[in-house]
Amino acid sequence: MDEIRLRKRLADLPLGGIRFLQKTASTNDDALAWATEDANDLSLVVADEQTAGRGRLGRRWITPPGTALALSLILHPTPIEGEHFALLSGLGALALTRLLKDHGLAASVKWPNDILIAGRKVAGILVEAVWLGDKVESVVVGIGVNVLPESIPPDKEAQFPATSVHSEGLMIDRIDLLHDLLMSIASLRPLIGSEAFIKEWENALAFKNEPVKVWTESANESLLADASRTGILRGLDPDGSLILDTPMGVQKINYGEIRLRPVK
Ligand code: BT5
Repeated sequence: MDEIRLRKRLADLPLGGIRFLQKTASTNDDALAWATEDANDLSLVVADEQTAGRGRLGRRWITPPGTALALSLILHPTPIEGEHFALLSGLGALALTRLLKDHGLAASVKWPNDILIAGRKVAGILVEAVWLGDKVESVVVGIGVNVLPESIPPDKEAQFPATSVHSEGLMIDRIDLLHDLLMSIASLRPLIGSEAFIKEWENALAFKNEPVKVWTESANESLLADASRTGILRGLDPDGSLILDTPMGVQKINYGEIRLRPVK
């Protein structure tokens, strides 16, 4: 990725700063470190390649060189953002989904943090926080997007079918996609906490009004089978939790260690 072109292309955005790395372990780790120093709101870390990209619960996120987007945005959260991280995961997911839909792709959000095109995972989001005592000082929103087909991990590395933006027919340049994604995030962020934000996010949900099963996951990858619930995915609570209509009544599923699958 050409750093000079990148900086020029992003110059019209309200970013707090940019750190570009040709190769790094994880942009979220870099952003978490920067956040403990002097990072402004909306500071961006972007890398061409990640050697130890992370998903949730210590899972791996694969970012081969020259093929994908790996970025982390540092936010100084507003009170509502700091209280409900789900809303920031929603911000990233909705911004990307909105953008892909504007280009005619059938993008949707597999709650809580995956973006799908025609049922295949094209991007994932990892939200992490820097705490100061019991206060959230900064939040890092990490986003990985498969752009070229070469970014799609081998089947054995992916728990869910994967795809890339180019494989789905949108031949957008990576730096242009990054620019448009950041623009989309900046324009959606002021809507966080509003009914309009939740409604648009709900409308973007995959499997809406369909039966799904959700599990609580533990850090060692095993699923807590007794904690699985099946129900109809109805929508979202104002705090970004999932509303599931189960035989035992309507349940609110908190954002967190959750895995969701459609019921075949
Ligand atoms: C996620 O976790 O989907 C969050 C991924 C966040 C990645 C970004 S990249 C920039 C920033 N820096 C980081 O270090 N991370 C963030 P999760 O829902 O836990 O999904 C992880 C699972 O997705 C893995 O266990 C694989 O099965 C699968 N996977 C890994 N790489 C993939 C890829 N490139 N495309 C599709 N699926 C992938």
